[in-house]
Amino acid sequence: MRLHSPRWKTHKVSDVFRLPEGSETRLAGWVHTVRDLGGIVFLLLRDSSGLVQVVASKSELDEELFNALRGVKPETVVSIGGLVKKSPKAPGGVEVRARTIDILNKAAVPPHLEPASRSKLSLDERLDNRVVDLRKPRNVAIFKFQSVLLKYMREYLNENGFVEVFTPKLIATATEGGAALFPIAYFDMEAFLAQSPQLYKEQLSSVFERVYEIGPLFRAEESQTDRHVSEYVGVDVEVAFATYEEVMELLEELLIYSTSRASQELEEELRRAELDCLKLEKPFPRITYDEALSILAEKGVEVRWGEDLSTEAERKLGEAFKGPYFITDWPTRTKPFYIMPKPENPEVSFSFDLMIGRIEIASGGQRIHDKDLLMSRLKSSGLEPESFKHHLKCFEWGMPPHSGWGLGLARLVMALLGLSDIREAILYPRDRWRLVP
Ligand code: AMO
Repeated sequence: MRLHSPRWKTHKVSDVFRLPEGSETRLAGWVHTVRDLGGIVFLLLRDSSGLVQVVASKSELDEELFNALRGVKPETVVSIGGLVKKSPKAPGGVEVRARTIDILNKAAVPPHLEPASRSKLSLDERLDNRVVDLRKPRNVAIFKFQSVLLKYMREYLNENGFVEVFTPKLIATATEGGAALFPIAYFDMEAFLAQSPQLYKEQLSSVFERVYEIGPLFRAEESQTDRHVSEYVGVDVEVAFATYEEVMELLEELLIYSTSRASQELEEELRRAELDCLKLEKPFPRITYDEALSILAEKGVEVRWGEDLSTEAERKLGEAFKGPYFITDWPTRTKPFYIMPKPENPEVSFSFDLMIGRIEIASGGQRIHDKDLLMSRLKSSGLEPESFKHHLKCFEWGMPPHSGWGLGLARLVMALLGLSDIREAILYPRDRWRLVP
């Protein structure tokens, strides 16, 4: 079976710039812009690899075809056969002289929504018309970056002895405490969409020792911010016999490896889209929660010990640290029940958040592996041990000490590329007010 029809498409647009002058090619894609100069029509043809100028001349084409082409609307799907020609005036120094043109599907996109349009649209307007918005070269570059970044994350984890797992997204109990769950209709039982693979990845650390999961997670976030959505892709890791320092180091290594490889691979594409990937260097600074509070106090932001950091506090810290940094050793009461309190001072826990500037990218820590301690933390967090009975059982059956973290992929891409809203890093975002398209 052929994967590419030789009739519609023999090359990607980006290949054309490497073909020898005079080569025959057949390209297929979308009409980005049309310029009709009477005897000659200039098209910018776009496919997912880029843009190229196509020149159609009345003298070289069948008249009917030429006339059809003159009236063609942007986003029309076409297949164009022609010859590659050097042309210093064309973008990229190359153009295709059209010999044959097939119109594969007509389009009627409102002019202000065309990917080539310079109209300033609000984010909502863009998201309401997401498929044409996504065709803008900048957006193509954002999502290619996300895909390539994930490829290198997987590669790093696979080569470091991790097993990729898939845990249920239909669950019976909360994992991160009671809030922020979506209840769903599940026959006659109570069920929710998973907000984290937390309990399963912990259990699986007692089977495979090193596991990771990349998959969708659901949070019923009431508040509308530039970094919260109701559905996001999480990258979750759990490692048996590891301390929280070891999984912080793993996170640091993984991010340096995957971002440097991805930005290398997509260097040209990112440059063309005017996107810059933040360069990450080892070591990421590590400050404790207490140190963060002192820095904030100097900046006039008071945080009472034991409270989470407000948006304002995160913004102020982000001014002090431009790149990634860890905040470690959080008060136990700010963290979920499964996080291990320090034996010498149980008010403080073996925990961390990874920040990039003002944005929290990941959080994790060492977990409790002792059943009695876990029970007591469940109760003091106001949770019902009975609803965790299947999980608690595992702690009688040989649970190793273990640590891990969970990372939000869209937040990572947002922070690395300096996007102004998490929704820009999600194909079809879901939030408090958006369930379509
Ligand atoms: P936490 O709840 O901090 O930890 O989530 C981990 C990471 O997920 C991302 N994230 C979100 N991204 C977009 N929209 C949201 N509403 C949203 N909520 C969270 C953030 C965050 O840092 N089980 C623990 C992780 C662990 O300890 O292994 C957990 O879920 O980037």
